[in-house]
Amino acid sequence: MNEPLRDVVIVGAGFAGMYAIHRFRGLGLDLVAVEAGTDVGGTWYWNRYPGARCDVPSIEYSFGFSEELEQTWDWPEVFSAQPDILRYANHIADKFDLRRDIRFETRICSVEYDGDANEWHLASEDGTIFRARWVVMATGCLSVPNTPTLPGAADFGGRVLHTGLWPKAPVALEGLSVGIIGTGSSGVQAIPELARQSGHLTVFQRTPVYTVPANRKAMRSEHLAVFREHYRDLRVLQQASDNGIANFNPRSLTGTTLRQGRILDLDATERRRLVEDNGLGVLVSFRDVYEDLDANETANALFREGIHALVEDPITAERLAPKTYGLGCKRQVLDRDFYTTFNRENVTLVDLLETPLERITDTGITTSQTHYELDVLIYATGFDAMTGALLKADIRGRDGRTLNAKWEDGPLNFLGLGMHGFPNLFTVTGPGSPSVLCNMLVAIEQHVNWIGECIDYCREQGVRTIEPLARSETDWAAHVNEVATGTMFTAPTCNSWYLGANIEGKPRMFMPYVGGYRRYKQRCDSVAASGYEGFEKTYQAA
Ligand code: N01
Repeated sequence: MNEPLRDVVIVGAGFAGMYAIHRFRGLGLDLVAVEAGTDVGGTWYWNRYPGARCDVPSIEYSFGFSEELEQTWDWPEVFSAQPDILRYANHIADKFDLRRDIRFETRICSVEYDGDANEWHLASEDGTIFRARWVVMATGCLSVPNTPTLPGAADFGGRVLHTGLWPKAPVALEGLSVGIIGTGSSGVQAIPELARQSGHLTVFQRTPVYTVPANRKAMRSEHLAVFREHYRDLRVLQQASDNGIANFNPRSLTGTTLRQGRILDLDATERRRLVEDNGLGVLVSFRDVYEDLDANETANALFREGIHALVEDPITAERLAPKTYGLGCKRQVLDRDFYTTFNRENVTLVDLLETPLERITDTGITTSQTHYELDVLIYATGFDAMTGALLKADIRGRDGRTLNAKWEDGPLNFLGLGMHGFPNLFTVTGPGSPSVLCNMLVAIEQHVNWIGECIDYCREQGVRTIEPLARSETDWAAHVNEVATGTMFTAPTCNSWYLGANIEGKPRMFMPYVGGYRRYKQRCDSVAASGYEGFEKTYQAA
């Protein structure tokens, strides 16, 4: 079944797709959005696991495009939990009547450019063909769950869950023996909750994690009132920041920077006292920890001591202490009671480096040492990040060239916004943009605004096709690589999903842009102001 030709098809109805609908409607574009889930929310729709919450303050992890939205939404906590963020997404969908342009339960399986007609054809799994002049891939950075291929996985007779595909219906775990594989952000958030809910929890850890306590404060009404009064100031500070976060302080009415001071300027006694007084979180606030290997190892060593202070059993504490990489290599994980959960009698930690997983059986997991009986097996094993959803969509550009072939050695694009050979197709928060290193909602608004203005420009100027020059892509890739070099993110000991290291066979390349949001936005703005320098355009026949 062929849908009518539209101006734009938007793929995805998470926050990026939702804002794109609203913004593009305002430009008078005829559009449709397609979404695999049954409702809006993206990440917050799929990641419903117990303990899921955001690591950016909610006042800041919110849209700035509508003052009315800002003034009428109440955040119950300073850092909100998944149900509240999903309620916010639903509120936006209701308020701006977004659902009338969204086809839910529609998964796109191919995205193909017809050069003669200058149309994109997007096929859904049910055989519908959506047709459009422009395509906006709002498919998210962490939207393709990774389930590693483990021997015997299909034999397991109990219930299997993935944190990134958690069911909508409540999952009853009371009295059950639950196993969880993975101790990244998802595992660390889920483990304390699962320990409270299940009979026994066995945590299968491969790489230990550095995690610091999350802010647990409820939103105070007087602070919310101050935020509401100063939203515009907060948005200005976000735009001037490196990560889209103002850290706006309702008492001083100023933004604060999270990284300050140098750990190497303190002596050993002062450092220990600081950790005793403030907790492990203080160790991630020093600037030199991210810039200097000695400072980094000084903080890492104190962190390991801190874990021993929190975990009663010294062998478990030693297993939980990271030793092979430093703070700042991976995205900082925030927790609520992670380390102390291992003091509970119903929790067992299995170190898969010491006793490797041999196979999954019909009743549980066998390691080189023993067999663990399980009723439920949970994968908290992350995502095929940043490129996964784009490569899965089977995108074919000019002359049938696939994105998979183009990105065989790693993602190549300009500004994380578009690819040479794929005219009129845009990516929201694509690799090569600040994306996951930025407050996602700020990054999304900036990208969607830029894309909307570009489409508007093309319509006004009679531009038939627009796409980055091949040279712009190689220059941009060199710059993205240059700014990442020398940071802890790309240290030789570092293996993270930012580098694609969590997916077998994925090319090792640091994917997000680490040069800072402000600098990045300036570049995007100057490209637009110059009439899209760095892009090649063809024009409609007169
Ligand atoms: O995924 P991860 P995640 N055998 O890739 C382990 C965002 N997020 O879903 O390190 C055994 O970080 C793997 O072990 P190892 C946030 O940006 C944010 O937790 O590969 N273990 C690791 O422990 C975050 O960074 C929040 O050795 C295996 C874990 O699985 C991103 O999502 C909350 C394995 C995967 O960790 C991803 O986090 C949640 C195997 N074969 C997520 N394969 C917020 O707080 C993998 N693992 C906002």
